[in-house]
Amino acid sequence: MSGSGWRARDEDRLTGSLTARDRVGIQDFVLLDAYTSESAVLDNLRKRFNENLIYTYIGTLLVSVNPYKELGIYTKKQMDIYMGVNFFELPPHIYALADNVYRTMLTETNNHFILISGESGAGKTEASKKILQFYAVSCPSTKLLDNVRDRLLLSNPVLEAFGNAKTLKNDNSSRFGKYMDIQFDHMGGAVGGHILSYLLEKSRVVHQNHGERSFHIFYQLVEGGEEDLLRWLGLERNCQRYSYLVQGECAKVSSVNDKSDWKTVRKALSVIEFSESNIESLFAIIASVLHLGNVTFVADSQGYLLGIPAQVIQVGLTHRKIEARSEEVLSPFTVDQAVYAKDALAKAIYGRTFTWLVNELNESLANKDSSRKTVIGLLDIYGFEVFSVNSFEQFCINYCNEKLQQLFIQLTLKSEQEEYEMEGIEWESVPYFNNKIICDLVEEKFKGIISVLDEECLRPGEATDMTFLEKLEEKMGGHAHFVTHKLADQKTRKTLERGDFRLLHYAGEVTYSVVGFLDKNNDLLYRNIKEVMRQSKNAIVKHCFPSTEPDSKKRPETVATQFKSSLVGLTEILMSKEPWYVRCMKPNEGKQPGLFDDVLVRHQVKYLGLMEHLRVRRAGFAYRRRYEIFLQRYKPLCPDTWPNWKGTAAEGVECLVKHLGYKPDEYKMGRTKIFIRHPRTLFATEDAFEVCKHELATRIQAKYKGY
Ligand code: AOV
Ligand code: MG
Repeated sequence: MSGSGWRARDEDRLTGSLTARDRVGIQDFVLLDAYTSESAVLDNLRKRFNENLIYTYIGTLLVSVNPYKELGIYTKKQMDIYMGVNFFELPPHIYALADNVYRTMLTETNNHFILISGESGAGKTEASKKILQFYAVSCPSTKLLDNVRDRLLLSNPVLEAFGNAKTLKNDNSSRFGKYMDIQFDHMGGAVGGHILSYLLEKSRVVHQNHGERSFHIFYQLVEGGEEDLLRWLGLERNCQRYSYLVQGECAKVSSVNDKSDWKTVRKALSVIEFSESNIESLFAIIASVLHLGNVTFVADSQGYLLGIPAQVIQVGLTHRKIEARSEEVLSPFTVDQAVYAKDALAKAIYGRTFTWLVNELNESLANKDSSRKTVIGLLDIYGFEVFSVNSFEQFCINYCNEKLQQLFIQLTLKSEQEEYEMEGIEWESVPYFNNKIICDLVEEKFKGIISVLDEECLRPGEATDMTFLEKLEEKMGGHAHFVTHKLADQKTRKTLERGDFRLLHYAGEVTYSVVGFLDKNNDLLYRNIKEVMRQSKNAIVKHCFPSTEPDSKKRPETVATQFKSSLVGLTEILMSKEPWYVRCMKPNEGKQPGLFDDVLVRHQVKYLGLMEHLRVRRAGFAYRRRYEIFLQRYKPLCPDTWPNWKGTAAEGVECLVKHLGYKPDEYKMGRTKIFIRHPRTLFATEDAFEVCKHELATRIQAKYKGY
């Protein structure tokens, strides 16, 4: 097949006929004529959004705009359409991306990950679920594999029940970060999975801002729990009765059906094969947390749910064990201290139970067979968020988003350009904002905000949230991305309180209130309360408070430092895999369908680095393959390279592409790789390869027919 045989239909599909194109825009930004202008990009997004076309490509990167309504584009029929079809041959879709990743993994037998990013409410979690569902339907099916598939799918409602909550930004906001590996065997069957979770926002258990809720599971249990169960747990079917559930004054959410979600979760737990006794222990814990919230330090009788006599808990919550000389004495708490201890316990129990839950899910998803597997990782974390008051939790969440943006920059803008340079391909570099400066501001050793915070946490009794702020001012003064009331110029000062610091994040400014930073970073639980928990007869509680826990005399790592290390680990996991991206955007702040807020979307186009990505893509090459891999795959297409090529791989590739009729401006030969400018060139080659494979097979069949 020669170059002249290239199909015109690709071009038609990509650009659309003129009238259609005017109406629905272009499905790949790389093909946009006025590609450098932000307004052109915005126009294109708006046009498509108004036609309910929420997906657009930048090369292989998928941009998605949350429609806030059901579009009917996630049916089985749609999945079938996208299965095994070349990426650019159909309108952009999350299924096209999922399918492309899957097939690349199978042909190249290597590991991949899909980074899904965007601010809170932009559609990351929905996107990750759609991808998982696509694999569940499209992968090979056997009885054994179907079992794995069901578990993979059902891990979602369970994790969401315990780890998601209604916030002002999103009725189903992820309050933990989630990375999930889906493992495939060499036939492409999904054979197992593994979940890593990152820093759960457990403070939500004891406190919610106005208009927000605690984790879904509490409401599900109270609203949906069977009569018998509630009776056994000593619960009333009324969320208003529980102090931990009423702080946000919005126990009911119109878009959430707690009753039916309860049924789903209950069923999921059974399919995942949680034992009935574990399920009982689990709900006993959830109920205990609610009871704990109502404790007013008059004796309560609900201690039995935690498997501990009420009196023992009561002493634990109202006294502190102090060592005086060689003796241990119990010293009573003030009421404030007791309330603090109670909340700390509720958070600890919930947080540890969540970790236990993730471990159990992993146990159930584990693939026991040790044969070689390839994986597709799905990363769905909490998105960037700004509220009217932002605290330690937002600081951690937004820091995490900075890290992912940094990874994106490193993997796309930076490494892409470095690769051209390394491969000796002429290149005019595209400038971009590198947010490393903000990552450093937060995490740098000895100097960063986390270091300063940790230092203050080491001075109990002396340090306060305010001394932390003063230290920050001392160290960070003059930093372009850090400002406080004291450091600000007159105009900015008016917008800051004394107890605030403001970070100029890549995605915008966020003002953090320092109140609670030290406490939340320390996350201390009194030793005697831990000891009390160890006596528990509840299997999960017992497991969560092991007697082998490192002695409290040795300082545990602070929350921020633990989080920082876990993000380093995550980066390493991702860096060892081939990246794919979904960039999610929010069309408006009101969770409304059909409303496209230009200012809001333009802001996201800017900070997500879409323009820079587009420029690099547009000037660059859509595909690149190592010479060896390219030659190995396509050598049957040329008589000179088939069956064996005697020269170097690069020479073989050169010979091959000449034979295929590649025009000089369509490809470039680097030091180790061939670079192909346009996807259609590779499609044509891939099509020719399919034909050739078919012919070969027919010939072989014919040959053996005679025998
Ligand atoms: P997030 O994961 O990005 O926010 P979600 O994926 O939870 O956001 O999406 C928020 C809500 O938007 C969903 O509950 C749906 O109602 C709606 N939505 C999102 N994507 C789609 C879609 N493709 N089609 C229809 N509706 C959609 V956060 O976890 O808060 O960072 O922390
Ligand atoms: Mg989410």
